[in-house]
Amino acid sequence: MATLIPVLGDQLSLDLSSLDVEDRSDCIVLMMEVWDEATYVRHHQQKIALIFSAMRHFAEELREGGYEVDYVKLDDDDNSGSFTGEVERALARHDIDAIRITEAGEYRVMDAIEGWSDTFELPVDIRPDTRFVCSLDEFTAWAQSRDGGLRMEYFYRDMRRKTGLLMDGDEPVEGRWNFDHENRDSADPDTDFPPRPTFEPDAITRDVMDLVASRFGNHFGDLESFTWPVTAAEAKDALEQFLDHRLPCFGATQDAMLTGEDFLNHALLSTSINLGLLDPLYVCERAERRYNDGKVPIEAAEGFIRQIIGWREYIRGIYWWEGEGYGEENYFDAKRDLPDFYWTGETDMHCMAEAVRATREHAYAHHIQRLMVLGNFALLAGIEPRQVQDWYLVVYADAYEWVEMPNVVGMALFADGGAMASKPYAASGNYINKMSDYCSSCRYNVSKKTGEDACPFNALYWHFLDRHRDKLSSNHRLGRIYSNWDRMDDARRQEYRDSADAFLKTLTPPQEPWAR
Ligand code: FAD
Ligand code: DLZ
Ligand code: SF4
Repeated sequence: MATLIPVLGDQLSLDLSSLDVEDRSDCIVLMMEVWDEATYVRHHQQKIALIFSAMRHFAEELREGGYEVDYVKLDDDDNSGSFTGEVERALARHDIDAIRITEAGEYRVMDAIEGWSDTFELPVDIRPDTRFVCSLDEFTAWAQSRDGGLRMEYFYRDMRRKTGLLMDGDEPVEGRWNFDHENRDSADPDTDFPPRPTFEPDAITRDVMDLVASRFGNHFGDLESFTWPVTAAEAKDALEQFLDHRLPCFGATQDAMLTGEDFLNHALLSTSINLGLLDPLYVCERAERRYNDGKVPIEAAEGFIRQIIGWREYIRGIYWWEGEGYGEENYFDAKRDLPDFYWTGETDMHCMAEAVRATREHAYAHHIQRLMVLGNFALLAGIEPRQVQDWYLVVYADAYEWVEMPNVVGMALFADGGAMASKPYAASGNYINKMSDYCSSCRYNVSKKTGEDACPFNALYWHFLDRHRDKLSSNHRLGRIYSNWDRMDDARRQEYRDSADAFLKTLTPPQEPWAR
């Protein structure tokens, strides 16, 4: 008799709670490439290749570590296509008396796992996922204690205290929790950014790429440019390259955007952290070390660590705190279809075209492109949140529902009415122009507010604020902006409305059902 330990595709960590066993010869690890997971949305081709390749490499690592691994490939005969179906088949292949698994990251998979004990009439031990700094119980207690609403900044301070990262006793080092004000530079187009770390596909990855090309070749995205780390060793290499070359300037260029520069000083570590190849706390400790050694300034180290023990942990907490209905939130009752150019990149808006191009080529766009270009447009244009969520879940190699959903629903679209963010991240073309070099090569004129050749973000910005006045005008952070709108004369305000309406009429939904 043995224990069956199913390990899911984003649980690729040797210190996974379910793998913490006294005797490895008493258990069988089950890993499953299944059609249901590969197609619940039509993931970017690189995303499927990344997950399958990392899974196959991890299975090798487990075998080397003395575990027996039963690995089901997508094309194996009789693959049932689902986690539950594969556990059932594994129970028929082996002599199993119990199942042990680390909790899944998403409701969909957790719901299935919670049914296993009844379905298979076996004890199922569901262990907490200890690869986060904040446990779900701890987040719940924190959220319950917050009378005035949930805000990342206060959560982040608690995580600093808990981990001791960048702390001097009970106080933050250098006397401040947050150095965001130092982190708002635009980038100089003449800067030489360090190249992205690349990892040549080995035989395992090439096999997987062939599989993806033959089975998912009609999914969105380029496959041949695949160069992601697929093992813990490669991920550590990518981390060290980031710490050496890009972390020192991370803070300063965090919000910047440049034509043709798809990575700037970003870490490109989310795929590895989310798969489990890199431990988030380890990543932060390495960054802190660089600060302690005087190699990076505080604004870079603090800015980076905040993204991980602040934003990433907060986002995960919100996903479980809000519950399954969170994905249905639609505060602004937005109903418009996602325009086709989110898939084709064919639009005269240079900022949008650039963001979609990077997304198609790398299954990656950096945070400000995701938030202030692609997300901002969807917010202003009133795109239905469910369609926006599906798009983000498809196109990014780091996208899992637990992290994609709160970022889209709460951060980009304010579709939860402010449960997560204190105001919508809405911006006109002025913001994009300030933070990028996009506008100088755009067919639209960013300084024109209305009319056919005016930057569409300008009129859409006011159109959005005007049509949601009832829901937003009491937000104290928007008071000054509404006063500006009120100071315009009626004719000017009408020009904004007409200009935005005329633009919105040009939007067309995609011809193909790309997402699902
Ligand atoms: P960097 O910019 O270098 O940041 C360092 C690390 O901080 C990241 O690797 C990541 O682990 C963490 N991080 C930073 N911001 C966030 C955040 N808001 N949420 C969670 N982690 C964060 N991130 C995902 O991992 N998966 C997603 O599906 C995803 N969808 C997003 C959708 C929208 C609309 C927005 C606005 C953001 C989304 N993000 C998502 C967050 C963020 O954009 C990515 O984590 C980041 O761009 C990954 O690139 P990087 O590793 O170069 O990150
Ligand atoms: C995203 C994904 C894909 C595309 N395929 C698989 C798969 O075939 N097998 C697997 O174990 N995991 C896959 N994943 C990741 C899972 O969707 C992820 O582990 C669950 O969402 C857990 O919450
Ligand atoms: Fe984008 Fe407007 Fe600038 Fe064009 S002018 S790049 S649409 S912000």
